Amino acid sequence: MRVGVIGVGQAGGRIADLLTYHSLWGRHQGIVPFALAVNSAQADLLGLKTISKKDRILVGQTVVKGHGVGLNRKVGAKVAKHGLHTVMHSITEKVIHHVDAFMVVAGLGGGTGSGGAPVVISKLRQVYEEPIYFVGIVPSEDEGKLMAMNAIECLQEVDGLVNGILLFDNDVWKKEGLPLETSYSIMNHELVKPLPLMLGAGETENERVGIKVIDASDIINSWEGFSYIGYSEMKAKKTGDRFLFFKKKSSLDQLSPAMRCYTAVRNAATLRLTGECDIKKAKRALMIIAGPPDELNMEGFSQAKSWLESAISTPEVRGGDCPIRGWDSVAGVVMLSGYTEIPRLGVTINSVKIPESLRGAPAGNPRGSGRARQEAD
Ligand SMILES: Nc1nc2c(ncn2[C@@H]2O[C@H](COP(=O)(O)OP(=O)(O)OP(=O)(O)O)[C@@H](O)[C@H]2O)c(=O)[nH]1
Ligand SMILES: [Mg+2]
Repeated sequence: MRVGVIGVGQAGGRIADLLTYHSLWGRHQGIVPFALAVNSAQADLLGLKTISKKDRILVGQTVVKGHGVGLNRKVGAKVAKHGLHTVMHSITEKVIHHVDAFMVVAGLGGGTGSGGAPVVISKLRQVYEEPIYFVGIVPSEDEGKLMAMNAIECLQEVDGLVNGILLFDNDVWKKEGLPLETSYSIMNHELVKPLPLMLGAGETENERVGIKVIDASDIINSWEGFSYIGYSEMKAKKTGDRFLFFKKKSSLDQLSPAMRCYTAVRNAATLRLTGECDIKKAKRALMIIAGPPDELNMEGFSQAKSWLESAISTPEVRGGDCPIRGWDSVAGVVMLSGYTEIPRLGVTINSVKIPESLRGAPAGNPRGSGRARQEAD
């Protein structure tokens, strides 16, 4: 599935940038035909590495002078509206390269992304028929009530406009004791790692095609409501290793290829998801097994699929495999989907309401300029 990616705000821009990097240099090239980064903070845009300079759009310069909106999502929405014409112009120029869907990415707790992403999404919805997916970064608990409120309000606004929302919970993945930049960088890799496999599994052109290929419609049919994605990778046995006989066998070496495929999927669905969720409440699931062709095993695939069918609340599991020649690992990717609640934020989709505990949280203080706040009010 080829997705046009729009990252809004700092977290959104960085994640869009990393996904674009994978699309340019990774195993699954071309999954992101275009990417834009939209921000009110100039420094954030300058810090990106892959998205080309002309595709980094600074919005609200007259309002916040390139300094961000200081967690004030009303100002975030306002600056996004100011810049919407430029954003849409860039998108229309690029959509000529066929895309199957749009993916908008933002940190839910900030101002620019949380306020701006719904503005961009609602315009995309008016103009295009392609599905729109939202990737939202849930602020960690210790980031406070204002960020939690921003997250809820953002979800309220995109509710009903997007086809599916993929959540990444910073609480689950934050790395204590590391500098923030390093911690974000690790988290962004964790989030982005499974996406090229999921999006690229059905896009193989020259390589061997899998036993069961998933395509854009499988992803579209699997991705609804709130979703989480998991990734698990393990080394495959190297048959070409002449010294294997002398080596001590690890427990992984002793697994049969079928068992390795099954374990990769099971681990992805239970151990390493992007947020805490109850697998029994998922209504749909998508699974992909990737690895060298001789490791991809029909029996393992079927076992993993049957297990997933019984683990979620319906039998609606779609799956495929993705042969990667010359790779020495087997990976499982699982997206659990169709959740209607985010228990940690206390929100329910379709009727996203502000929980009692968060009522009366303080309004955001723009760090850019006093003018911005007044203009928002
Ligand atoms: N996972 C992850 N979270 C991030 C990253 N950068 C910021 N965040 C989180 O995103 C939320 C804040 O959103 P930002 O994207 O920084 O804010 P913004 O959209 O730029 O808005 P303003 O800075 O208020 O103008 C907080 O929960 C941060 O912890 C990142 O690179 N990765
Ligand atoms: Mg910012």
